[in-house]
Amino acid sequence: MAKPKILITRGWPAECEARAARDYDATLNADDAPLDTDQMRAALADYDAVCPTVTDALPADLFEGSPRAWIIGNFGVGYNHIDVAAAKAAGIAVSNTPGVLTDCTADIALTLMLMIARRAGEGERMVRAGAWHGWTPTQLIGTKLSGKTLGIVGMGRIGIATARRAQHGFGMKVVYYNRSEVAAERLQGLDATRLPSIDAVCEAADMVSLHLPGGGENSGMIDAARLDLIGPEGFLINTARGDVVDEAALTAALEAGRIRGAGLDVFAKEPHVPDALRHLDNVVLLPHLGSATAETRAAMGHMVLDNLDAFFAGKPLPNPVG
Ligand code: 8YV
Repeated sequence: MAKPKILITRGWPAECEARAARDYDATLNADDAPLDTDQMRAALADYDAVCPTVTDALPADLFEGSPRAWIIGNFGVGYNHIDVAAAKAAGIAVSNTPGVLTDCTADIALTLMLMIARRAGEGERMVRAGAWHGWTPTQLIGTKLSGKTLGIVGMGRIGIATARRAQHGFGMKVVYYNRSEVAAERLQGLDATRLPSIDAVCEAADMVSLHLPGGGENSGMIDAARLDLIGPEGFLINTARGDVVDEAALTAALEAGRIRGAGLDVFAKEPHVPDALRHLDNVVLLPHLGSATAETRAAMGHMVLDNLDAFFAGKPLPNPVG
């Protein structure tokens, strides 16, 4: 039987590309560029499986007209770039890569928390610019994480891992909002208080960290009013999806000092980062590094292929979406 024909849309870790090339009739995207809508439409028509990343949009209309694809193996846990309902309606399965990127994404949340609270980005820019003229008692004075309150919005795997790091490593108090109750065993060893609303978390926390999917009703969830609840002593951290925050409202709040600072790994229209944000000192900006370690990216690639292997062997998907 011919091997299934699969498309991997971006460059993957070498060991995962080698596995794909061994087990499938695999096309690897040699120029590592995002696919545009026409290319993605053609891919769905030409391949048995397509393995996209966050840079490849798959809106509903791409699934019209009985495409050839059987499965979309998303390289990533977040899948708001895929219209999963439309894929399912077209009979196409979707999988993702949960769990393997939890630690690394939580690490980046902590990186941003430390960098913004301790003004590390400003300090680094100062040294690189040759503008550091020696230690002074009042230079780049930040604030401690220890003893402060971290507010998690979205207490899933990554939210919990972030809370653990903050509490066990830095002695932070933890409050959180999650739509549904979080099973007690998942919170074992963590002293965390569930608050009744996102507003309550924004009000109670010194540092609010977002860990929920983008798109749908979460889009624009952190708006001007919630930023005002975080307040002039508070910080916002986003390692989830850029659209969860109203970027214009955030920029205005940072400019006016209505919140103290922000640490962002994700943006509404990546790779575009608004000029106004780039020129502010009270924000740390990272280029979507959440899962960017060799170990995690390899684990993600293998997980995509595990799902494809199961699908083409007629077995249930280990990580189905929708
Ligand atoms: C990935 C992410 O690198 O998995 C996710 O949802 O946000 C990132 O860590 C990216 O999505 C790859 O597609």
